[in-house]
Amino acid sequence: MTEVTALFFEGELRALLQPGHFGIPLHFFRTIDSTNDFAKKIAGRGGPEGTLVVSEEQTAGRGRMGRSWISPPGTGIWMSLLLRPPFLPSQAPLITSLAAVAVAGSIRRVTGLPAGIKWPNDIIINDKKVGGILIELSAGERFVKYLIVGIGINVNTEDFPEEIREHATSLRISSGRKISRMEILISVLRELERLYSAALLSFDFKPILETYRSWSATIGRRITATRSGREFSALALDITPNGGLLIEKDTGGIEEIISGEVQLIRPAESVSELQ
Ligand code: BT5
Repeated sequence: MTEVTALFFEGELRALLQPGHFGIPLHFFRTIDSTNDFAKKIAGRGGPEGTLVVSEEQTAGRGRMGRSWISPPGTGIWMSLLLRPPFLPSQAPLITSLAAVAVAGSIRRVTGLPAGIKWPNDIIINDKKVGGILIELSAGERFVKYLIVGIGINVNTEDFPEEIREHATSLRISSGRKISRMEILISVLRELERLYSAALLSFDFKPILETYRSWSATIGRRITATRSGREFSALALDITPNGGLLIEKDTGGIEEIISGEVQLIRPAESVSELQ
């Protein structure tokens, strides 16, 4: 095993966490199917807000819409945080925006890399995916019962499987040096707590959305998206107060996309570079 695959030291992580703050209780695994699945079980048994699940490896890491998330041991951060916000289910996308700002901000601060956010949940560096966010929620009659914030970040990955090689990167590949997973993990956790507490206190997500906008890799870009099985192209205009994406369709009309996915159309310069 090379230095870059040195495993997390559970004791070191525990020593950095403080009672009364996000990260306690901590459930730490060498290997697990999915940290989000485990966090859901804990939530269903009444686990408290701030409960953190971290695993060195996931054997069935999940992305959105049934996709998988590649989570080998020793190189990345695979974590899930349990929250119980006093939200309507329709407000949950704001937590995706909050988590994206916490992750992109931590990468920027710790590594100096220009991490951007591809709406809604991708953390990217130079158009390659370095991290992803998977929010899952359980709702009662009106309000959210719990919400699981799943975060995956490729930190010291040196190579990726064929199927994602072209579109994925790690902090190590992008910076050319080894990055401390612990430093990124602790920063993400503290940023999540700081942003969440401030937003709930004032019930104001405007400052988070302002930062999200300034790091957005989607606004101002031409995109394609699919609705009712039909693909269309558009210009991405802005992030809405709900965390949605405001677009202007090529066929005319301004619309908000609340959830889903868009593809960025490469800028003309890079297309001609490829020719
Ligand atoms: C995401 O989904 O980006 C959300 C990923 C969330 C992962 C975390 S890890 C801890 C927690 N526990 C879990 O089980 N999950 C969460 P989505 O937007 O659907 O993107 C998935 C797509 O990203 C896949 O279809 C691949 O194309 C690509 N992909 C898979 N693994 C990747 C990786 N390690 N790095 C970059 N891209 C990857």
